[in-house]
Amino acid sequence: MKFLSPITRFAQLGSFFVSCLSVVYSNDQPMNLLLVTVDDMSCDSVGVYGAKLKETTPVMDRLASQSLRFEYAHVTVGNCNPCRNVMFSGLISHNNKVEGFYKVPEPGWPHMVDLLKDAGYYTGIHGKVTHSSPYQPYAWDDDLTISPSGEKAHLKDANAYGASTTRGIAKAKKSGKPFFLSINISDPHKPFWSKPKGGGEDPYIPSKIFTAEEVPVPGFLFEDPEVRKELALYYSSVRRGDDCLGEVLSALKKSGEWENTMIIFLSDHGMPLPFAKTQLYHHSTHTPLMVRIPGVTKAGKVDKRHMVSVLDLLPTILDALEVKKPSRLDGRSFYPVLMGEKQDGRDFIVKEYNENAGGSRDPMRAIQSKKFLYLFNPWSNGERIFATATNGTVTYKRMIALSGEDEKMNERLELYRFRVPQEFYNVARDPDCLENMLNYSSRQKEINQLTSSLEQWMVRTGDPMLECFQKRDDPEFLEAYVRKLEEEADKRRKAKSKAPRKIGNKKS
Ligand SMILES: [Ca+2]
Repeated sequence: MKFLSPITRFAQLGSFFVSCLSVVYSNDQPMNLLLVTVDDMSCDSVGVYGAKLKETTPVMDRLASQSLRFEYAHVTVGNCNPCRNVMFSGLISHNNKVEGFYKVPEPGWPHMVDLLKDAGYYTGIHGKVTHSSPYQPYAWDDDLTISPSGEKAHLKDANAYGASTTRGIAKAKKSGKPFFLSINISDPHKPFWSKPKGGGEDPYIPSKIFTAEEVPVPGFLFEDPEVRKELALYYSSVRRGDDCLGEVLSALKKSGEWENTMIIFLSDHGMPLPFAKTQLYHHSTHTPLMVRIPGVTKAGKVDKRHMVSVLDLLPTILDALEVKKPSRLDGRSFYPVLMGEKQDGRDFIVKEYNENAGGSRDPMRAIQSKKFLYLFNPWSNGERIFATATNGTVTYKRMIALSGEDEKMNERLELYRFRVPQEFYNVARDPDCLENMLNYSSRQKEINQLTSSLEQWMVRTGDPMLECFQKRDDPEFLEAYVRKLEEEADKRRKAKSKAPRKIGNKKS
């Protein structure tokens, strides 16, 4: 800690007494917002969320002890660009129109950046710049990924995240504004630790490296030496992401704004391995959500009552910062929960997937309660192969290599590629979603409850897939519907490939 002169100490004590006297924790200054995401990290990779491997996330664990964290928080979609647009719009994908990895020049909704800039905030972003808005360039005050000398920060450099946080806060202070910083840590997104793009040594060394022998194998994957090696790189990358978060939080503390800043931390979806990323399974969308608002949230509290989703973040943030909410929102503020109140109607969350980074259209809808998960996959016709972001992984290649001799592996591979039109899992007992109970007579009541809630949601949000869902027992109707969507996606893909390539347009 820096030595403080007697005058500085006196000034600090003075401001301490002022803050004690005023009811508002922030000397009536507007509160800052620090929104930090990690990329492609499963919830159960985090220590406090039950990671089976020790010391994956010391910084996240410490932040959890200072925050309120949600046990039942989900994102609505298992890939990056759509997920981040849900987060910044408070609208589900079919309403914010960013259903895939393409630009929407006139989205028709205010972005968190617009709303907070109007309320007088400075807005800066580090990482995921192109994925965090419907079109580019978006009107962030600064892309902090680029240093004042014009150099682009390396995605895996923890120090760069701290430096841009410091710079963003300083810029806001200089302009006399509160700040909204969106800091998007790249890890554990691929390339994993030790496999840098272009080859060679990886100079960005995690503070702890895990071995293939010690890592846990998720229940939706399988025991194999090559899979273990890939998982060791994933978990080491989780730790490097944790190091990055450490630098961000340390920069916030050093700035003196710790007690006047709302911190939100989450992952944009699950790990970049088969059955997690690009899917709507439990581990695809379950996210570690931590919120710290000085004077509001109780440190170390764990909310196990309410189900919340990334859709709810925008209205919650606006309530916390006392900024007027837009009239059209699909999400609902959980600010009362942060203040310690109970909220009704938080028994399930809805998920929606449409398209991958390559423009392949495989629409899905899902609804999940604390206990059950129902999935609707109208693209699944027994022939069409699901296009995911995880086909390039070692784990997927091992699935193919082993499937020839291993009947069980072959079944998993078939499911991964072709799926089935509907699935139903008891996620409380089977979070890895291994036993599809759709046809179990003992489960029809729960299936009917969830499908009925999903249908009501689709009606309420104007989901164009409503009729398709209502006719889910008519394969011909589903196939005609999906073909029409594929044709539209093809047109978009062709138009995109003709457009001049922009630097920095990366995939999920
Ligand atoms: Ca991602």
